[in-house]
Amino acid sequence: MSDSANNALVIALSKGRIFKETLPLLAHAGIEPVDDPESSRKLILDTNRDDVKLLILRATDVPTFVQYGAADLGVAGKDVLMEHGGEGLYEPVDLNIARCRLMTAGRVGDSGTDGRRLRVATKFVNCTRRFYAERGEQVEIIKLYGSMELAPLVALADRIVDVVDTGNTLRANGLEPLEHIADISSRLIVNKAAMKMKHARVKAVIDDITEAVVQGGR
Ligand code: PRT
Ligand code: MG
Repeated sequence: MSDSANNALVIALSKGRIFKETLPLLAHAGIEPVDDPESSRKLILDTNRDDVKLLILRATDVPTFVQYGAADLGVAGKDVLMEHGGEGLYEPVDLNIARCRLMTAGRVGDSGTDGRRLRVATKFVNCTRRFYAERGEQVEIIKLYGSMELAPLVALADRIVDVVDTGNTLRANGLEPLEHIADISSRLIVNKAAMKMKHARVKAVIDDITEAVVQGGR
């Protein structure tokens, strides 16, 4: 993309919780967006620094843009990174934000399937396949793009795999968390080529953000 070719430093973020929680970390690195992505329709945000741009993407697209070098850096949930596979990326900093757990869940009191293959609805198809394969369980996976909680209620699936924070969404839909798959937080990710080609600036951002995370954690 042209900004990257023009030698700006391009950072990919998603709207919502990741953007909000990343802002103070970027501020610590001297980077402040000029527009608010919640009110602006721009997908490329200018910052106080001429040489730094922010891309506003769907959360699941952030690793892809960074993998192909359309963005130099990005912030993505570990759930999204596990699903993507991490090809072409470094993952130098655990930002400790947007924390949650990747879990299986099912209807409260549901006692299983009587030997029939478990049907699992999820947007995390790769994580789900890996989780059940490691347990030696054959399952049928149904790919969904959202509202996973609905699937067990209408007998589309026996289980879902989704990220859970408070568990309120599960409870409100008569579901309960079952198995814990992974603890999730957001990570700073870096394009492998950018780490070499733009080393000084990328390293400076990594160092400043690491310092902000350490200070925030104290
Ligand atoms: O919303 P969109 O479809 O665009 O994409 P997204 O849901 O992937 O993005 P976003 O911004 O909602 O989430 C970005 C990242 O935040 C995820 O990839 C996770 O790493 C992280 N995160 C942290 C969460 C949650 N907490 C979370 N609670 N992502 C989603 N949720 C969902 C949860 O699945 C449930 O439906 O929020 C709902 C409320 O959760 P409870 O358990 O508190 O009720
Ligand atoms: Mg969401």
